[in-house]
Amino acid sequence: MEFSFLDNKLYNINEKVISEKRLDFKDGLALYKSNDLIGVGRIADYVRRKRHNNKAYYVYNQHINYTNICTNHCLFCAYARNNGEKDAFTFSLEDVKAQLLERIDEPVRELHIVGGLNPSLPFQYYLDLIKTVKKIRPEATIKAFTAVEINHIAKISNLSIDETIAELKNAGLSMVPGGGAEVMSSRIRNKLFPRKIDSAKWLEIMESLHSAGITSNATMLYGHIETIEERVQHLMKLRELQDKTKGFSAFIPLAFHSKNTKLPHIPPTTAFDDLKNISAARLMLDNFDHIKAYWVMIGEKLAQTALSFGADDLDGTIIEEKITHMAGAKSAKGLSHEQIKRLISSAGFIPVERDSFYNSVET
Ligand code: V47
Ligand code: SF4
Repeated sequence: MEFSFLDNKLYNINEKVISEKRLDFKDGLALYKSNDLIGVGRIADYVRRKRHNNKAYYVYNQHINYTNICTNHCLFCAYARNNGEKDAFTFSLEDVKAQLLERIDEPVRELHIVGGLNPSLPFQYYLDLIKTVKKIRPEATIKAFTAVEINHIAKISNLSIDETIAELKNAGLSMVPGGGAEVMSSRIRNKLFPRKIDSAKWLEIMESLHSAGITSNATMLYGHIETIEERVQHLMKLRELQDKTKGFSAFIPLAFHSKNTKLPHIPPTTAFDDLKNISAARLMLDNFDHIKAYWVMIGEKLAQTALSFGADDLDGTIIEEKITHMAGAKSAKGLSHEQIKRLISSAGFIPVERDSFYNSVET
C-alpha cells in the first residue's frame, strides 16, 4: 500500500514491511525516534489488518493476586510488602475459593494468578492453589505464575525448572503470563531490580515452558530509565526466542506508573509514547500473533485508540486489578462485557470474545 510519510526514514521501513523483510536494530531505533506517529501507526496497522483484519479480541477474565509479600524489592513496584507490614496479605486456599465463588455466575474463561515471592509459602501451596481453582472453575484456563515465581517455586521445591514446570502442568497450569521480563538489560536490572532473575534466566524459563507445551506471554516495562536502544534490544531478544520456540502468544507493553514506588519522581508515560510502543512492537515482533493494549495501564480510551496503531487485543474484563492501581493507575478496576465490546465496536472493529488461546467463544 502507498502511504505518504512526514518522516523520510519511514519509506524504507514501509518497503521492508510490505515485502516481508525483517526489520533490524536500526529500523527499531528509527521507529522509536520518529515523530511521525501517524506514519509509524499506519505501517503497524497495515500489518495488524493483514493478520487479524478488523477483529479485536478480549477475554472474560479474573485476576487473583494471592500474596503481596515479596522479598525482591524491585524499585518500580508499589504492590509488594514485607511480612508483618499492616497491609501485607496472603490468601489461604479458602480465601481463593471465596473470591472465585463470589463471581461464579459470571462466564469467566481465564484466571490470571500472580503474586510476590513469599518465603513462608511451601511448594505444596502452589500446587494446591492451582488444583483448588481448577476444581471450582474446571472450564477456565489457569494462566499463572510469572517466570520469576516459577524460578522461586523451583528453588523451594529443590526441583529443576523442567521438573517444576511438569508438576505445575500436572496440577492444571495451562499458560504463563508475561510479567517479570521488565527490560532485558543488566544496566537496568542492577539499578531497579537486582534481586530478580536476570534476562538469561527469564528467557531460559520461557524456553522450558514452551518445550513443555505451555504457551506464555511476554512484556516490557517501559517509561522509567530505559533507553530506546534497550527497548529495541529487548524486543529483538523476544523475537529471537520466538523464532526458536513459537511459544509466545502475545506481547504486552507495560507503561510504568510511579506513585507509591521508590521512583516517584518519574513522570507518567505520554500517549505518544504509549502508542509508539504498541506500533514498534507490532513491527519489530513480526513473529508474534498478538499485541495487547493493556487498558489497565494506558487507560480505556488510549487502549481503544491503540487498536488502530497495531494492537489487536484489549486483554480482558479483569475484575479487581491491584498491581497497577497500587502504583496510581486511574483506569477502572474492571470492565463489563458491554463496556469492552463498546470500546472495540465504536473504534470500527469487530469484538471477538476469545479464550486464552485466541479461539473465539460465544457467551
Ligand atoms: O511483572 C510492576 C509490572 C507486571 C509496576 O501476560 C508495573 O497476559 C507498571 O505482567 N507500573 C505484572 N507496571 C503485570 C503483567 C501482565 C499484566 C496483564 C496481562 C499479562 C499477560 C501480564 O507489572 C510486573 C511488572 O513488570 N509492574 N510494577 C508499576 N509500578
Ligand atoms: Fe516482587 Fe514482582 Fe513487586 Fe518485584 S515486581 S517486588 S518481584 S511483586
